[in-house]
Amino acid sequence: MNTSKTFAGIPQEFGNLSTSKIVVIPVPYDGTSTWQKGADKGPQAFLDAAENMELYDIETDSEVYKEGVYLADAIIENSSAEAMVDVVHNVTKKYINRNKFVTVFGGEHSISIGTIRAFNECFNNLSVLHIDAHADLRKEYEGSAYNHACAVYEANNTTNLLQVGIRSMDISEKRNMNPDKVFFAHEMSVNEDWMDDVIDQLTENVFITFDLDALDPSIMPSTGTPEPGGLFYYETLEFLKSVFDQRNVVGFDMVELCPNENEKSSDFLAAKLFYKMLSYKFSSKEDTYDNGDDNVDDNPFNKLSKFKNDDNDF
Ligand SMILES: [Mn+2]
Repeated sequence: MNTSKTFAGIPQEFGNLSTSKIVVIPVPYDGTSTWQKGADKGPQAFLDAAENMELYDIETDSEVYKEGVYLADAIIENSSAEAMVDVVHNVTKKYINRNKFVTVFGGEHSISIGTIRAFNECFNNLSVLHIDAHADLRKEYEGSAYNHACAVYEANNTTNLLQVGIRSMDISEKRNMNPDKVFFAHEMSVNEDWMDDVIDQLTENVFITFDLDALDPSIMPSTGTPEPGGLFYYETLEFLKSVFDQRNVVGFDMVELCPNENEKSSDFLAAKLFYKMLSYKFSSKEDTYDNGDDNVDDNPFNKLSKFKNDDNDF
């Protein structure tokens, strides 16, 4: 968040905006969480943990930071949830329009209203892959449509929304929910084909919004509302790898890390998972990337963006 710092302590030559293919935007916002406060501390805990990661990924045999990772200034607007969402929307869109692979780290889940809005404006036929313990489909909550409990209400109406890992919701959310596109945790536990069943329903362009409380509290206790019966690490990685392999993931956000001084493994898990997603995105596709020129895009995985011409495509 300090601009003199780089993401994960990478050398400055890999942290410049002009040559970076990846942008990380921290959004330390926690205005509406209902139970445990602290998601505003999430980005700093995530960044601190990231500085202690080893940057070679064994599985993909890659060092994704060499694609360039620009750590943007944190978005600190907190006069209202709506104002925060506006800034997140505008800043996210600004970096998408510079052909960056844009990622956002929250903060509570209401930030995703802004990120999803930006991606949906920039990419055709967007699917939103919502990985979460909670349905987050309320039209409004406690008087606001910008509450964390409303995180994907708009996406449900404007994108192809797939919900995975859900195990807590209000009965009123049922009427907003598309039962064919919701994968409840109790059903996933007895359906060995759930990963393929989800991916089959995703369109080519996919934005992932990852609420860390989707993970089982035994591996991710540091979140605002830990719900039993969540995803474990290797099944999560297997699923994400399949999504990145089979679809054009155009960006992602990760939310709801609520750090605890005495429990650092959650912070580290978030950092590793985040880095793993970048590794999946960029591994095995490196030959198709240019040398980082902002204005040239020969990445076939972004060719469906509304803002790109087909001129220099193959
Ligand atoms: Mn949640």
